[in-house]
Amino acid sequence: MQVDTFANSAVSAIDREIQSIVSNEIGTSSQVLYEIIQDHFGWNRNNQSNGKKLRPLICLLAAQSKGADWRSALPAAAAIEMIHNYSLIHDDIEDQDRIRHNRPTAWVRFGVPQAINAGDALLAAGINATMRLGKSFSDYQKVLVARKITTAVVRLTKGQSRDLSYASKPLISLEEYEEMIADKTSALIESAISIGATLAGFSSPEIKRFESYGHAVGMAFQIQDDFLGIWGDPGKTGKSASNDLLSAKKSLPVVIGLNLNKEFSRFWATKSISQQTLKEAISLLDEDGVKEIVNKMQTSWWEKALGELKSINGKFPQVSQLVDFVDMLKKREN
Ligand code: GRG
Repeated sequence: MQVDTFANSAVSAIDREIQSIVSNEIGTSSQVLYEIIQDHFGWNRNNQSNGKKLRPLICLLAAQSKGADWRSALPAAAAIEMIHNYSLIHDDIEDQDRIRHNRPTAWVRFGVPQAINAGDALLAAGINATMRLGKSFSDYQKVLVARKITTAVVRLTKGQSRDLSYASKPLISLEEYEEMIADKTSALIESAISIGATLAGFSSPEIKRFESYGHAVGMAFQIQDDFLGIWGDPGKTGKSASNDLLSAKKSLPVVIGLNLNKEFSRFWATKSISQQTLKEAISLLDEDGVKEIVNKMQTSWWEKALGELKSINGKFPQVSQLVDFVDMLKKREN
């Protein structure tokens, strides 16, 4: 099956699984809590632009790559997507982002306390969902899945904490940036594929390969996200235009621009970025060649991801869907 055909049918199955978990664990009856979660996922808007589901898809692709039916791994995939959305709701509060998926964020619509609480509910319900894995998996496997998720959550909070602390540092190195995104973004993607590969019954060395693939995909994905945060089309990203620059975030283009110590860094040191100065800031990044450097870094992580699969791909042909998945991700505009 083509990876996009697979993705189309898996995405609606993931949505249905999350809805079932939420109604079982949290309930649907006229509660503000349910309303926030429903609104965040877009269930009350025909699931319109409610997220790409990269993490659960990568989990399911790994889970089926030795021939098993991907549907048996759905509770784990749904749990991962719930945790991801928990982090998005909290991230929007911490960054004071007002728009996601072309809609007002949860805290804007329902207030900060209710949004924090809704995120917390998704975390706990997500962990509980791992116990919905069927009889074909042992209790040990279920606990292992839950453990992989909670370990990723700890790494996410470490990455986020670093990211927040970078805001007050005048300069950070490329290494510091990469250490931060390894936790903030790669950790959950790594755990998603590790869980899929574990449920599929791969050996430990094979699972390590999948994890390295997940790590590299996560790195490329965050770099691409930082690229889109400045040069992306807001109509496609569903976020405000150049939000990262306006909030003076140390996203990768800024980190590179500052380290090159050319026009952009002089601008950053002397002027603040506002709607009026935004165009000038972006053209200075362009003049300094930052766009090309970001693209090169992204390409090298995508290549690394594909390299990790080579040895497994020969033995298990279905793994090639993870190769196609990279091709799909590379082209994303949102
Ligand atoms: C609450 C788990 C938890 C941690 C708290 C807030 C936080 C610490 C961490 C933030 C982690 C975060 C939001 C990282 C950004 C990763 C990223 C690229 C998000 C966007 O992912 P997409 O594009 O989102 O896959 P969609 O909307 O498609 O689902």
